[in-house]
Amino acid sequence: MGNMQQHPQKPNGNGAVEQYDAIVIGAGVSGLYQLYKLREMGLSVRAFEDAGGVGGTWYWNRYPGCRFDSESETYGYSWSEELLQEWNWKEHFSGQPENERYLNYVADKFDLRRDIQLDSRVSSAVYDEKEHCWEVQIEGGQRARAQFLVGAVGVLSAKYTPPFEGIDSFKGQSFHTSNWPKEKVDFSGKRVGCIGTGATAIQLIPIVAEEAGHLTVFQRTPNYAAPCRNSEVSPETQAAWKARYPEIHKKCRDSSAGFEHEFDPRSALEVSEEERLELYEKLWMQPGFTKWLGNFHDIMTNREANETFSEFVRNKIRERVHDPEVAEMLIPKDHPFGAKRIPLETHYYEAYNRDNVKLVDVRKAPIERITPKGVKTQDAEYELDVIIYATGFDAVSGPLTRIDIRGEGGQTFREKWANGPRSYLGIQTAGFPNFFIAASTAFCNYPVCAEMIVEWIADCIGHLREKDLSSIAPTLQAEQEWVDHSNEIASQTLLTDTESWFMGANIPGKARALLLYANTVPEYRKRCRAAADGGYKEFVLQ
Ligand code: NA7
Repeated sequence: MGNMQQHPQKPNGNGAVEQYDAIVIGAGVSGLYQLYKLREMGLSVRAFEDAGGVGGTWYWNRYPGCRFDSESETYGYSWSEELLQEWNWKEHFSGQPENERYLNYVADKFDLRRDIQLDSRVSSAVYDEKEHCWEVQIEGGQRARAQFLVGAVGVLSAKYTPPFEGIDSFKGQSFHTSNWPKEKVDFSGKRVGCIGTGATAIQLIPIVAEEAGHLTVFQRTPNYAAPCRNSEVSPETQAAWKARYPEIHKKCRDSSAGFEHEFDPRSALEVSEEERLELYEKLWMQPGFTKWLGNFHDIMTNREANETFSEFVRNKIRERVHDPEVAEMLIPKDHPFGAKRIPLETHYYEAYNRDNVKLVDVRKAPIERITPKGVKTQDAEYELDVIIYATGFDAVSGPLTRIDIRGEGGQTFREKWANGPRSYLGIQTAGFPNFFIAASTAFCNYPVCAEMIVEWIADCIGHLREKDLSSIAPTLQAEQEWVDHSNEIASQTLLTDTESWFMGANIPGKARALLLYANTVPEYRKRCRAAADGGYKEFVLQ
């Protein structure tokens, strides 16, 4: 990777407290853009990044098969026409190495590195009420202060490993998918175990199955995976994207979930079965999330409508998996299609037709412990050379609650969010002035809402500076209204009665609350814009 500029060195921690106008935590998709925006406005900014490089999700998740589930042309930043014209996506659903290269290219092109300190994990952030500023502590002792603090820490960045007994006793190699080594892991001839069958595992399993001597998949809950249908981007398509980027981005911003797909306004129940199946077959053949977000609108809100498509997908699984018993194990029966994140797959179900792949049901016989030799379930011990933990993340709130953030009166962010997210617009939380969350918590193609939020934060900071104000935080009332409104929107969907990371249900002991804002992208943008255009009336300005 061509590091044209140098990153600042991490000091030894005994120096003076550094002073900036703004501190950004994280140098992933949101953090890089936030740094760029604030610097363009003339602020002195320092970004602190835990990783040894930029890219966030696309730095950490190096596991084989990791790629966008969004169409590449909708995932790249929309804010620089020059960048859009310069960058060529190689695949329709671009893979991790390319995505990491892209974000490094952005860091170089916009000269961002000189303000990003790597290998620097923020351990705490404390608000100084007298000075209206934040003091941030980096692991190792370094301290820095700034009026504005932006948490661009991502929504799926706090990795979760189940606290299996004996986990450290395993004599082989083990990896969490989101902390994957930079060097290629050699699976050849090895007995590999994969714990988990979420979106991550579903990308990884077919590739590891081909390389490994033997692969055992430990599945607790099957998912509805749909074909990704990835392919290379032809020069003609590349040119066509470049000619119509403004149109592509407008379409994404105006769509329900930030993609070029849009729900069919008809109900699944108002058409004949023949018409219904015709649409389902058509969607199935198309790439990406069309099967989810281009489907009849009520598959996300009406159980009966949903069941028609859920059953369609179940039949697709039955067709693809040769052993009927294995097929039944892979078929979700406890939740409707789309109520959990739909994983996109390439030859996932076919992996189970291989002689070297075994599917183990750990709902029936749960994992009891990890032993020096492998995985011990209630009814068997599986000897392994490698264990892959594809066990997900403490989503949305996790990356923030893992930092010791203290606001007015010493209140902690961790306690404030103990029963679920409490924010206004997902961006600010009462009692934590000048602290902004620059992560998209909408039900949305990530960069589409993230860009909007980053711009909202930049405008808000611009407003404060222009009016010579020292701080901003939402009122408790505005926050409560937002929480109520978010819950009301969520209650109209099928998301809330399904156990998923959307609901915090994947983490034992975590409060059940929908972690994402389930309204459409245009509605979300409208509300964000109204708050700013209305003169920040829902906020306390000092
Ligand atoms: P997910 O979707 O949270 O999947 C984690 C998987 O790990 C899932 O199959 C879990 O089963 C399984 N898991 C977790 N704990 C255990 C225990 N104790 N025993 C057995 N199995 C377990 O994470 P991913 O990384 O795949 O995807 C996260 C998001 O990243 C994805 O939605 C995309 O947006 C990108 P469970 O379903 O809980 O029964």
